[in-house]
Amino acid sequence: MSEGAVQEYSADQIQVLEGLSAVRKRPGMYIGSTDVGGLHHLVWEIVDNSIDEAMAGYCTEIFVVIQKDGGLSCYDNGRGIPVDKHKKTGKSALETVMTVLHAGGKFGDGGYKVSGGLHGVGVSVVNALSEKIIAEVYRDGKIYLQEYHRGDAGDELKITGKTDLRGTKITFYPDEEIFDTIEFDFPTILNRLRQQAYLTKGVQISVVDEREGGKKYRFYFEGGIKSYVQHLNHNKDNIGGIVYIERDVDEGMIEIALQYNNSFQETIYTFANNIHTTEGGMHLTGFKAALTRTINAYARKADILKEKDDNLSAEDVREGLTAVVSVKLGDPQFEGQTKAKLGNAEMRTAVESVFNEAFNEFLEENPADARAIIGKCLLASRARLAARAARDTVIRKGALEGMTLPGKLSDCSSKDPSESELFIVEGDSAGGSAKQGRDRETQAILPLRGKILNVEQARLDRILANNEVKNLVIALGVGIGETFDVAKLRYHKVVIMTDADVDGAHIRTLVLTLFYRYFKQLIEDGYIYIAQPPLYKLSRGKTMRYAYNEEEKEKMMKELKSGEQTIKIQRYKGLGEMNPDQLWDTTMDPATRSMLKVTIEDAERADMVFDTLMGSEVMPRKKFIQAYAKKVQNLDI
Ligand code: 0RA
Repeated sequence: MSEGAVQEYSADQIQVLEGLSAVRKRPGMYIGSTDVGGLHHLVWEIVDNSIDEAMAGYCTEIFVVIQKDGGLSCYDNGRGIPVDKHKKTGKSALETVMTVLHAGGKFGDGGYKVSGGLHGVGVSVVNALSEKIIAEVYRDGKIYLQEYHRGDAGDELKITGKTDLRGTKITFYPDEEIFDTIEFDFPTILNRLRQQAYLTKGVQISVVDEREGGKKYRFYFEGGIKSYVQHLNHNKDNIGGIVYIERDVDEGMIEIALQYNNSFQETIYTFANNIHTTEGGMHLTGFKAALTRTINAYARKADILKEKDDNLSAEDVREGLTAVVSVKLGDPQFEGQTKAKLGNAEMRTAVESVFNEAFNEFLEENPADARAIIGKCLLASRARLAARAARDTVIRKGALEGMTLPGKLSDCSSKDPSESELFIVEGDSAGGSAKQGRDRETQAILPLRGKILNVEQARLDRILANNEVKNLVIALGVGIGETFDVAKLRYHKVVIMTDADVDGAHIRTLVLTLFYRYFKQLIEDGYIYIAQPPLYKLSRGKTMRYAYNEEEKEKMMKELKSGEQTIKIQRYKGLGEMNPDQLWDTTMDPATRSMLKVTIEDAERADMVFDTLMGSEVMPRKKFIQAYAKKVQNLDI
């Protein structure tokens, strides 16, 4: 077989023969960006190739090592990339895929595929953007090795020894000349590998971080995405068992797992050929349509929905739903802004009919689960009506008063959102300092009294009945729920400014939860910030300095030390202890302040943290707080 696969490719099948220098000139075109996201694209590219080998049924183990020397290696026990010489180019297949742009993906059916869908820019792109790559192939008892530098092959392919192993090991060193940072992020990599392990049933993925004293994780999920749903729901109060469906169809393969829980959140992850389709697409559309149809049909048949009752809406049947939909197909079409939306229309009908039939069967066979699920949907339906009424009142009130902004808001005079900032400040006294210290032209202040409502456990109607939240929503201007419109945001910087103590951290978490649950897009679009007030004021005579953390304080102490004069240290317990000028100088002045931008690196991870901290289950929360007591203060989501 090793011969066959290679002989099938001919020069005309390599459609684009641009040099790899094009990749180095415009890396963004190939990997999106040269920031930390782009850096990790290289990792996905390499790992995806091994996953492909596993999906094809040839590999059972993948081993990723983040090395101390700045490299990252990925070994798989698959067939090994072919090393035999190609007649026309005189190069080995290995060297061809490593050094020729697009060589990987462009070999037809059953041919030489070394790329996985969306990220499948080809391993040659990784080569172009790496200072060095070492490719090792273990085949036929021999170890083959070749090194490459910034896209070029160094020496010939060599045989360096004997081995009992089989497979491929790629070690790459990202190029400092290209990337803003070449430091791999362990949690990011871990999360992605875990996800891939769920999606590729039966493959074992290990990862070691040698920089962290060899921290090691191993993922192996016999249950595939069924285990994934179990993981996503593990802190939740679940309703019924996990529904699991796996079907081969003409179009490819369909795998669906789902389970309801008592929360109000909807969590649906969709994948096509193991690529997370964050924008959804045809498989998602088919799934949603079948879900609504099947539940309504069953509820009517079982006489839970009476003749006079309206159908349950699409939103009602998704409240508290956790689902993973994974499809595999021959020729996936990725569309949308980030090429993360599945466009194959045949997958809509396929998923719809498969899920329709299988889910109905589940409901018929598990009447107790069916009743519990439909009960939950009915509750959602009633709550939605109540919430709509409550929201209408809020909005009508605002509208009647001419969109009156809350009395507690000290607005800025500018009406241009792009230059306007809203400071959400803890407590009235700090609010007073901020109000006096601010730049009135562009900075608005909204003090929040006490603890705002814990939004995780409340419904939209109750949330909107809370005055503090209502004020914030009206001040933001974006509406909430179905009426949310990011274009109406009144401030392009929304800054959470709380005390540097435990209460402050708690309030910050509550505000972040509110944003995460109801204004996620504001986080995604980069509008939410966290102010960084100083922890200490150090003064010696007339000299005064501010320290923002312990390290800085120690450093400044040393710098300020002199014979006679003593250094006075004031630890700020709250923002209220600073006078308006100090607050401006240290925390609010755009020219000198530093702020943290809140990002959602990974919505799933954030969801877990919020859930653990805020959800109704007491035990996991206790455990989490005990385990992370120190970290919680600097919670960054
Ligand atoms: C196509 C054909 C063959 C091997 C591979 C792809 C392959 C590629 C990668 C990339 C990372 N790990 C990999 N493992 C295998 C060889 C077909 C044969 O010799 O039978």
